[in-house]
Parts: sequence; structure tokens; C-alpha cells
Amino acid sequence: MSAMYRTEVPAYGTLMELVGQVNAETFAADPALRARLEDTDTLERLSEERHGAIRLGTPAELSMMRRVFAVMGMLPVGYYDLSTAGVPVHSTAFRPVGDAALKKNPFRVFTSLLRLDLIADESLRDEAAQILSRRRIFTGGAIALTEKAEKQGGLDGADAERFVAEVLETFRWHDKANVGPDMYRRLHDAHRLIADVVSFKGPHINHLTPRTLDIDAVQARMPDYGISPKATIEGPPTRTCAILLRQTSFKALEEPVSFQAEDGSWHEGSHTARFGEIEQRGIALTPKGRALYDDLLNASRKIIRPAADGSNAAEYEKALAEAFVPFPDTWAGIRAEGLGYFAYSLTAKGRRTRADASLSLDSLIADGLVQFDPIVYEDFLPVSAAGIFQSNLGDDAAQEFVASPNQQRFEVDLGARVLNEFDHYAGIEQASIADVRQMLSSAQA
Ligand code: OOG
Ligand code: NI
Repeated sequence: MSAMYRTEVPAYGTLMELVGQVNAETFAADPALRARLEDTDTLERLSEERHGAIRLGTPAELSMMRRVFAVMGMLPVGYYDLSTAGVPVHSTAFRPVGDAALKKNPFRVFTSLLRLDLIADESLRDEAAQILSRRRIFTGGAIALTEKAEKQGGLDGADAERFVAEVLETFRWHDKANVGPDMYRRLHDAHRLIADVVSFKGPHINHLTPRTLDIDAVQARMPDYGISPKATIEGPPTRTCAILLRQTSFKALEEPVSFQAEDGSWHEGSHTARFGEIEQRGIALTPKGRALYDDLLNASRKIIRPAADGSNAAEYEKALAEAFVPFPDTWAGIRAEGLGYFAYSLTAKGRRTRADASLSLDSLIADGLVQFDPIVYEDFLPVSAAGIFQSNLGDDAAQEFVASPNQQRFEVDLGARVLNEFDHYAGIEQASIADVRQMLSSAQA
């Protein structure tokens, strides 16, 4: 998919070059960082993609997509309602769960389902539903291999290779639209996102996102590489101890598309949808930490909202940094206040020493027997996602919808429950504590 996207969207290849460059420089300046990443075996995949995104049109597409991702060990985690932010979709992220699977390949796909119920114009809603009901976004081969994997509990090497080739077709760009020029215009006038989903033969991958070690540097240098960044970085401000997720993108490109009218004639037009993004991840927050994050972000946005044209970017960054002063910026401080999730392990001393495993974690840490490392946040943030959506839908696309989260409807359409992200991180933390206690007590025996 990465190779396909680079040829489809050349600016994305340029972004990858810039990311590789900045990551190399960050390493050169910080040898300790290199050692740490080598330790946690994330080095090899450092500059590779961490996520992508698609937008689906119907419940049937969503539930089939779930089955396809399940073959690759990717499960739906989290529910994101974006209607509040003026985008008529709700979403989940398909991703590997479990430490080993994440280390092997942490790639996720942010997957949105269009909410036609939020379109006011009833006849347009019906026509859009009809157009969507006629398209087939999966190849016959992809469906057959998914069924085979479900029956057998997996695929052998040759089938797996065919499966990847077949499924790739679903994410491909189609420059011939599914609708005529008039229908495209009507869909587009209702909301650009509706046109993006309904007008095409499939859910083209709309961006891919590599990981960067210094998002501020990549944001600042995009213009030198001839790419135009969105106005501001989404998420928390620059900090010593990174929390959650920071992300930014370059603006979507205008691409040529042909539309076939009812009389059979072809019309040249264009569509703006595909872009590139970068992310930098920090510690996963507990519900308490997340509530504090949401409060501080809201507080900063009461002072100043980032303008799409970037005219107040510097003021916004300042307000954001000031708003986040109350959020502790040391790992020990974040831990002491119960704001983040940590993985616990024995220190070298802990491995040599006999200790009473029933002692509190705090005293085991104080005695230098146990250490703690932040657990990386693997999910998304609805306010940030909305900012990413908006920046690539065009600066004038902001629109109001009544907030109407509907996780239950989403799960019925998906054909499964989404996993709760907090339970997941709490589980990793608990397992690490149990391991530490187990090792301490067996060292005693
Ligand atoms: C998805 C936008 C959300 C992110 O990184 O938050 C997203 C989309 O534009 O379809 O990818
Ligand atoms: Ni994204």
C-alpha cells in the first residue's frame, strides 16, 4: 500500500524523505534515544507508516472490512463520533492488539462510516444510498480468501500473498467517478466528504502516516520541500514527556477525475481528498489523565481557536503551551498523579536482589528494584481527527451538525463490539505488575 500510495501521490514520497531525514538528525543528536529504541525493538520500523485512513459508505462495507482486517489480526478499537466536529461520520481504528503484535507491526487503519442520516436533503440521501448500494468495493478473490481464512483459522503463505494483492485493490484510487458531473456537484454541495465517499468505486486510502521523532521540525521544514502543511499541529503542545498523540498533515491535492454524464459523454473535473500526515506518539493516559487533557485543550480553545489559514498559529501554540502547564511533565509526576499507564519491570538490581513481593510498588521503586516506562498511546483523538478531516476537506468546509454519537448503531453495522482502549492499556499495565511480583517472589524461593 505504501508503494502504491507513493506513486499515486508523489508529494507523499517527498514527505517520507523529509521524515527519514529528520529522524536521522534526531538520532545523531541523541545517542541515548537510539539505544532506547534498539532496546524496545522499534528501531527497524521507525520511519515506516503507522496508520492510514479510509471512509466507507454502507454497513455492509463496514462489516466486510472488519472481517478482512481480522484476517490480518487487526481488531476494531475505540469509537469516535465526529459529528460534533462538523464531519458526518463515526469511526473506529482497526489495529493489532497485544504487545507482541504491536511490536511486530503497529499499522492501523482509521475507518469511518458515512452517516447519511445527517444529510438534511431527503431525496439526495436516498439517491446517495442507492448509488452506494450498487458498488462492490471488494474483489471476488478478496471475499473468497476471507471466507477461507475464517474457516481454516488463517491462510498459508501463498494464499496470504494473494490475499494482500486482492485486498490492495479496495484501497486503490479510481480516476473515473461512479457518478455524473451533476450528481457530484450536488453531493459536494451537501458536504465534501459525502462526495468523497459516494462518487467513487471504492474507499481509496486517503492518507498514510509515518512516525516522526520530531514533529515540530517536520512541520517547520515542509515548505522547504515544496509541500504545504496544515496550519497547526493537532493534539498536546511540545513537551519533555510526550503524551497521547501529536499529528499534522499536508493539504490534500487537487486531482483530475472524469465524470460520465447520463448521455454517456465524459467530463473532466477534479477532486480534493488525498494527503499525507505524520504522527508522534506519547504515553497512553488513564481516564483521569484523559479528562485533564480534554479540559486543558478546551481551555486553550476558549482563549483562541486555530484558524485554518494559519494566521494565528503562533498565538494558538502559545495559548496551548500555557494551558498545559498544570499537566505534570515528568514521568514520575504523571505516575504519581495516576494520569498515565506504565509498564513495570525489574531493574538490574531487582533481578539480583531478594525482595518481599508484597511490598507496595512505590517502595519497590524507591528501593531501586522496579522501574517504569510509559506505555505508548496506540489510538486516536476525536478533536485532532476532526482537525485533520477539516484541513483536507478545504478551509471553508466547517459545518454544524447536532452532536449525535451512536456507538450502538455503529456496532450493529460493524457486526461486533469495539474494544475499549482504556481496558486494554490497564490490562498491559496490570500484566506487567503481576510479572514483576511473580519474578520477585520466585527469586525469593
Ligand atoms: C481520517 C482523519 C482522522 C487521524 O489521524 O486522526 C485520522 C480521514 O480523514 O478520513 O486519520
Ligand atoms: Ni490520520
